[in-house]
Amino acid sequence: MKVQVCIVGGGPSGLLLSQLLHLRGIDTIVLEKYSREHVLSRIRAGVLEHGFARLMREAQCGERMDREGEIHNGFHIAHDGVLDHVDLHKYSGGNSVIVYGQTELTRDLYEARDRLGGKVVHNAEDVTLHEVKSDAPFVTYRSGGERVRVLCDFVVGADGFHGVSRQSIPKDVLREYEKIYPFGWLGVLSRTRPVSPELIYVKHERGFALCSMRSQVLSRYYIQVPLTDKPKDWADDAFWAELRRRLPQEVAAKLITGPSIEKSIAPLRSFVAEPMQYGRLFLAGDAAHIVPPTGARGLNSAASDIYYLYHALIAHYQKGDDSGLEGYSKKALARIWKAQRFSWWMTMLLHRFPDRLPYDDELQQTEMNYLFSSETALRLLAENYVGLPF
Ligand code: FAS
Ligand code: PHB
Repeated sequence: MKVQVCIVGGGPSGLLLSQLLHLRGIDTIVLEKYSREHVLSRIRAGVLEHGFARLMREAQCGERMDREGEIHNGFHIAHDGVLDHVDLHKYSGGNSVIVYGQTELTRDLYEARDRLGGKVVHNAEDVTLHEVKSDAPFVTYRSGGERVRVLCDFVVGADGFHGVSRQSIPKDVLREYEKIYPFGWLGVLSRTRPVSPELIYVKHERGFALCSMRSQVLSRYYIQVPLTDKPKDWADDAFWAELRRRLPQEVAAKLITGPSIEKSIAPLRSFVAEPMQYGRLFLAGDAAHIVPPTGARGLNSAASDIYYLYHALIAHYQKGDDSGLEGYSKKALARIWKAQRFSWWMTMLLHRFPDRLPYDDELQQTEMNYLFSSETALRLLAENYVGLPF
């Protein structure tokens, strides 16, 4: 089999790029390790930058997002018993975010690929990249016991943090930067009315919490827990009681609880792999970078990778111009590191670090007081949260 672009990974990054390229006449295949049901069973991101939303519309996948997603013009930060509002619309110069779950977004992308007859292979086992430094790379995989070879012009590694693509770059070429945070997020999904129409981020002496949602009948809540905790350690009642302890009283009084329909713990890490390209292999999304979810930059960081790769591949095929491909890693990393900075800043601002010093507590309190005493600080927060330009 021969395609122009072979994409490893059928998550949002791989699917969005495949859809965008297909609409511009560029032939792709997506190789996904798991079944579609398995991919769609994962509960992940909830907030989309306006740039990501624009790309979804350009990919002809934005209709349900625009119909069912919620425009949010702000969020709250609860700290020291008060609830302060961050007016994103005012401080970002009129921008906002869309609250729309990654699960539904990925479903929309799969359905769009089906409508266009896009090639998406599920349960692709033992995907292996070959000759990525040559002009004729190829990818092999096993499906139903048969070994398949995909000849291609380019390989895009959109296979997430645990994928094979990053591993295909030689260790003496790859530089990896990592920061592991000493806690995780215990997340619960419940068919309950959200406690607030906007998100509430909580800084509390017992630990961070977040009140989010997927719709007006589906709530998503998180609490900071030690890395040693397991979901089974947290019965629903214990979770709700701990969440209540961390919320301001007027919010806790309105909390509607219910059975968890999903409960998981995500460890928090920051990670960047450089360069994001090697020969004719290009990394995108979690395959190249990870952020703690505090700043809702995870899925949104993938958006600019996809945007840059999409335009670079069009320029290659339609104008014979390779400047976008040659400059991809440098351009993508410039925006990635800004997302890393913002995610680190939000994480440092809102979490309770087990090894903190009294000095750290004072600094954290000062950062919070400065944020809500300075329109400049609020503008800095807002422009990053709604999404920096591509
Ligand atoms: P993904 O990991 O989503 O997709 C990669 C795909 O490649 C997967 O489907 C995988 O099965 C496949 N794959 C892996 N290895 C392969 C192989 N060898 N061959 C073929 N396919 C292979 N972001 C936020 O903004 N907010 C959040 O609250 C949030 N919560 C998260 C919770 C968890 C537990 C995790 C892991 C991430 C979370 N994220 C969050 C970040 C997340 O949303 C990612 O940024 C987003 O999934 C990135 O999408 P992709 O780059 O497509 O990677
Ligand atoms: C979510 O709804 O899952 C969510 C929202 C905002 C974040 C992280 C997660 O910063």
